[in-house]
Amino acid sequence: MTSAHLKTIESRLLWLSHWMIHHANHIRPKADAIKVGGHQASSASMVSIMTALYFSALRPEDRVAVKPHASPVFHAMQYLMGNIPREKLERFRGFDGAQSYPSRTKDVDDVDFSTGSVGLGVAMTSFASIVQDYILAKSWGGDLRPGRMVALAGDAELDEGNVYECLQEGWKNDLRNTWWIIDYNRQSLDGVVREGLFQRIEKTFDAFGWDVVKIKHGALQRAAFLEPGGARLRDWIDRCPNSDYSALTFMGGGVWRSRLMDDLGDQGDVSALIGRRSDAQLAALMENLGGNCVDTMAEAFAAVDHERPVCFLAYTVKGWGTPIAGHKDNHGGLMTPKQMAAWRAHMGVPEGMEWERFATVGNPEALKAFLASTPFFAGGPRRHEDAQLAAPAIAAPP
Ligand SMILES: Cc1ncc(C[n+]2csc(CCOP(=O)(O)OP(=O)(O)O)c2C)c(N)n1
Ligand SMILES: [Mg+2]
Repeated sequence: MTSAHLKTIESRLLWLSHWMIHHANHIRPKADAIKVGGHQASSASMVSIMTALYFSALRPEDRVAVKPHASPVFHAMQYLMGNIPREKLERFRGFDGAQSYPSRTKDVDDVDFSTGSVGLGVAMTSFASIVQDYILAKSWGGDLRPGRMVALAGDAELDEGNVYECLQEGWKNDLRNTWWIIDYNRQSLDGVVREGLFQRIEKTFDAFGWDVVKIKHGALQRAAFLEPGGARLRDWIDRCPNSDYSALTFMGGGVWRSRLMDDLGDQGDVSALIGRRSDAQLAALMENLGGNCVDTMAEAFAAVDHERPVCFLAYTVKGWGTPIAGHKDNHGGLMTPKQMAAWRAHMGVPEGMEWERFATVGNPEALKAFLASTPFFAGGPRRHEDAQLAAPAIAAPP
């Protein structure tokens, strides 16, 4: 049952995050023709990871730095939970609206770390964990329940130098209770991540005492690999260059079929494996990387039973589940109004119901009960507050 709820939440967050950006750019009246912006493809890439993390793994004492460009997913999630009013989302990226990047000071929906400058949120989690250990070591810190400090990071965030400084600092201070979850879509702002780079990055994590958990294939793919001919499909996927995988994803099921048949067609098991699937099923299979499979992500999180720092390398598709999946210019690219209209129909959202939190949900009461029971949200806002100290007025200079 949890698995079905996670799929429903994932679909709601995908829709609401994309609608929020679309509304800001194409529907909200504006004074000029300047694009408002927002990152649909970066959000789609992260949506399954965030669904599994928040709704199956996190506890209230955990703290999360969200990849800046996944801010719409974060706000969509808080909206689904009833923690931010619709007006804030209608003003996304505008005055007094939900912020472009999660902000502790300007957002109202329980942001843990402000992010925006890529790499900074990532590093902050490890320093926060070290500070937490300092507090725990103090006589006055004993009743603190230690939380995990979690970074949801883009793969290109690992280009930032401060990430490597803090890996060293963490090693010096016996870093623990820290998770970095890398959204490994192999696309950056304007290019494809260089082949082979991550084998080196894995070694770097290993050298500093981190566990690396690679999550490459989703449940659909793993099931297909068990069919006759499946081992050859797996081998093909594992060898496919990053740029080809993105381009084929963008082109869709028909093009996947001709390329796979060209490379693997054997008039035997592999051809039959491919032939059993419609174009749409084939595309869904090829896009079912581990980081876009909520069940696979939930299992990966649940399997960690220790405090050592963990780097999850979750393979994803940038723009997953949308018409701009894998497109080489999808970083700042937006779905056009025409694409959005077709995608709305595909997602089953009735016209006029775009902001409805529970639109498309078969059994809203069951979902609401599940949301209300989610440990991370169950106790309300998790931020520590304290009274402000009164400060004496400073005398005006003579
Ligand atoms: C310090 C800093 N350098 C550069 C940028 C510009 N920038 C914005 S997003 C981005 C990379 C995006 O790629 P990735 O982290 O892989 O995220 P994705 O959108 O693929 O999920 C860069 C370099 C920035 N925001 N901050
Ligand atoms: Mg990326």
